[in-house]
Amino acid sequence: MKSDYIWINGELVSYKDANVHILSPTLHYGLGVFEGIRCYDTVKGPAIFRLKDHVKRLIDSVHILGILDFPYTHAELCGAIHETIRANRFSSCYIRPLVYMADGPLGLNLDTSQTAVSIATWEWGTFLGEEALDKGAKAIVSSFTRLHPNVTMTKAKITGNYVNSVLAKTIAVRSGFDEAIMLDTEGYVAECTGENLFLVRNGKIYTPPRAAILEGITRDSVIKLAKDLGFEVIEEQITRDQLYMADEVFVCGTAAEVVALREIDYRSIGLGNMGPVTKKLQQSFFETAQGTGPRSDEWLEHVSYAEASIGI
Ligand code: PPE
Repeated sequence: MKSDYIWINGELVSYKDANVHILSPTLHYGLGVFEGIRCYDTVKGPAIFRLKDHVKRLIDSVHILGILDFPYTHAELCGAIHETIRANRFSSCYIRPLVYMADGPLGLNLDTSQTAVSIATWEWGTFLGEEALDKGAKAIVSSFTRLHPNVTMTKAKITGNYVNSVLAKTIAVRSGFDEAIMLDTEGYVAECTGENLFLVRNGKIYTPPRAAILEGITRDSVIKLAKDLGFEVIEEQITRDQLYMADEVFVCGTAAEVVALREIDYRSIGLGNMGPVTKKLQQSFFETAQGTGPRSDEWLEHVSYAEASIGI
């Protein structure tokens, strides 16, 4: 997770100086919001995938959490992300903007804390492993329920929301699985701990509706790419037995990209490997992200190194 510089409140500071105070309310109460974005090494140099959409979601998260004094505009944040990648000279990386409370006083009121922003970047390879990307991953349906929108809000990437994900993921990994599938409060399939979920049955693609899940940007990309390829995509409630019956199940997210689930709850899915529809969508996703797909120009924003010598 190392890099030379991390951007904090308008300044690039060295990795070792990018610290927060022990009394930061974010540390105590999970009061923060974040994004996860990827920069890909494309045929035309480094390019950020759907940057504007990710920054828009970050600002939406700030708004949903209810932070009133957020000091940055969409354009400033996009510029800061470019600046951070350039400073670190990465050709591909994961980007983690975080809005946090720098200073106390401690107390359960957002309005008493001061909002700060950091942007870290690091080289992050395949999230669920090379083998999972190629052959599929093993998942289990979690005994933890996905957060209800009236408990905390699932549309925002609130740092504290991730305790729910960590509880589910840790038990899954300790039990020998790669990922946990989370059901919503009504018992329908919601999403995984850090990915959205799709299934394929009789050539049609299904995914849970948006009400209880994070509106993933990869999810949206996959839906658009699937429609471009002529597939019908249906958003409807899914039960766990529909997962078991599916021809294919796959998950997607910025960190995970597009990964098949070859086994769920000890039941093999389809033929127990990555199915043909998932393979097509994974290929189409990587072509787009790497600059050779029909939507590459629409979704990639190139990082120009020409300006790097000015600032640093
Ligand atoms: N659901 C959840 C709960 C989630 O955290 C993510 C992203 C998604 C769906 C997919 O959203 P998108 O990235 O916009 O397609 N999870 C981020 C954090 C992963 C982590 O372990 O940290 C990510 O993939 O960056």
